[in-house]
Amino acid sequence: MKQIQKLAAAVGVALLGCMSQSIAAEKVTYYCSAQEDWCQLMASGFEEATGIKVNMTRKSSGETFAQIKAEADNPKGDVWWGGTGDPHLQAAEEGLTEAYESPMRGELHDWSISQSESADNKTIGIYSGALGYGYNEEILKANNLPEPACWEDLLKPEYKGHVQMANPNSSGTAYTTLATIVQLFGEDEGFEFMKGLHKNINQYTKSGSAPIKAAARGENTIGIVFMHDAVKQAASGFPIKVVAPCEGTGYEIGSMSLIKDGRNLENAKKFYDWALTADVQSRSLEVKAFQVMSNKSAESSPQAPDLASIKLIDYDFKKYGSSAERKRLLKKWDDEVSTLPR
Ligand code: S7P
Repeated sequence: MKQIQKLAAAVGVALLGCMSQSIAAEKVTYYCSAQEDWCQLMASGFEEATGIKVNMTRKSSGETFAQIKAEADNPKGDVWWGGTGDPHLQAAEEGLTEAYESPMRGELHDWSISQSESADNKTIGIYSGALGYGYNEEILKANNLPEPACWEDLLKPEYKGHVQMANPNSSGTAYTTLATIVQLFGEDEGFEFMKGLHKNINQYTKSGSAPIKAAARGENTIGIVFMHDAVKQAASGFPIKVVAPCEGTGYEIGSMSLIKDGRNLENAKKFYDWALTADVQSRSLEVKAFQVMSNKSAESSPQAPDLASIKLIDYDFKKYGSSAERKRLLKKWDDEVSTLPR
């Protein structure tokens, strides 16, 4: 009798072990660097579609990169979705992310695949969008300010205290701004531009879209952001005018990467494939995310900025997404721009 009891206990323990193993496996830890509402939609959508539990953390692109790097010896995340491509490329170069060729690749635009190939398939493009700025038309009028149309306009002394952008260390949007200005005007002139702009900045925020949200709420006048983030505020009923700067502008390839040695790699791959489907990418419109999505069959909105009509620079993702260049530019901005008096 005792032997039977012992055997039953052993079988019970083994069964419990198997069950807890399979329960533990049915989860994925997802780091998100897009807008909070879109991050939440992706998390709940994946849970509903697969039953796999999602643990989500939302942080800006530069912050997420820093977190993944800090956790490299003991990775806690499985998949990083969204955020500008440059820090995803840097993560690939620094060996923080895993190569993967999704079966969904055939459905994607060439720019998404090029992004992947330039990083030995350690990342992939999920959306694209142009940089620009937006302003609150009512505040502009109330302050008798002229309507800005170019990057150079933002240096005018009358805009002192009226311009906001994020800190390029934490924000992918702001790093894209810095890299765009350097590519547009050359390094020396570009840094002179950033110094001139600094005089008009009222605050460097942590998150890239914060400046246009503040403008929408009437707490700021001009926000340097991705144009789609400004369109989102206008589409939500706020008096925001969106500007594609006259000199031309840079753009992002928002990206997704699998984190190296993540604990739930198979579930992370399921998330990755699912996130590249047309149906999932079309859901971006539910949260007024007006980027161009990477699946060729994903729906787009007539409200979305038309990238074909915007003067885009030939943004050098390889160079500005490289570890050495990103570190160098950020240090130079920290040393030569952020410390200046305003
Ligand atoms: O989802 C909107 C968006 O602008 O957010 C991402 C952005 O990098 C996140 O904010 P940070 O600038 O603070 O990093 C962009 O990739 C995306 O287009």
